[in-house]
Amino acid sequence: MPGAGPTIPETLHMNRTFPAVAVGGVVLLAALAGCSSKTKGGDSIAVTATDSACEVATTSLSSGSTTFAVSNKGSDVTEVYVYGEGDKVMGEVENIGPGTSRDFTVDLGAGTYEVACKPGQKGDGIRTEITVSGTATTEAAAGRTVEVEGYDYGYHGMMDFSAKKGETVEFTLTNTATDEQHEFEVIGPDGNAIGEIGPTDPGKTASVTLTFSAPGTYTYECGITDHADKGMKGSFTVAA
Ligand SMILES: [Cu+2]
Repeated sequence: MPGAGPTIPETLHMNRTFPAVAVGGVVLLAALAGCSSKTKGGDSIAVTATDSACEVATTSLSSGSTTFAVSNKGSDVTEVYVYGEGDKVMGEVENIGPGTSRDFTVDLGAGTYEVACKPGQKGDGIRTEITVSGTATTEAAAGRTVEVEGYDYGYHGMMDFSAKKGETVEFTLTNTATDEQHEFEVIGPDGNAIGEIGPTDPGKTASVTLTFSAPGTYTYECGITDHADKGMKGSFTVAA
């Protein structure tokens, strides 16, 4: 008869591997950019836009014509607005691709404004307050009001519109769409935007007062995604 079977002692070697904890040294490089800001008429103010920041080189300026020189150092297309009271659009530039720069010029009277960079061209933007000292601008009184309806995807009310050089017109945009925002942007004969009614929610009405200082063919469009291509655009003439 077999006796006690052989006992095979088992040695269990628990080999615990602890994950190596790499403690990386964090080096913070503080780059101090020397800013020499000289203020004179026809100032140009640098705006550096990234994916998460919107640096305005000078936040205190004097009234008059100011050019904002925007550099997009982010990874997404961006746009920059200057807003007055109640988010009234004073000026803007759109479609600034990563690594590129664009300028826009705004006439600002004394008061406080906000500069907003919008990475991805959406939302309220990253805002910086700027203060303008000097004389207040007296906005030209509109000689007439043109009511424009924006819908998915087109405008009513602009078909027969034309104006004369020097004329000031108030445009109101009523968005009758059910879920999409729409804009009404007016571009002068030189290809630069002269003003706009920014993103307006469905069911809402907003307005802008524009003075046509040059004669020629103007265009208007909705700057939201592909709305212009879908039909939200057109043109009109300003007579000399
Ligand atoms: Cu639209």
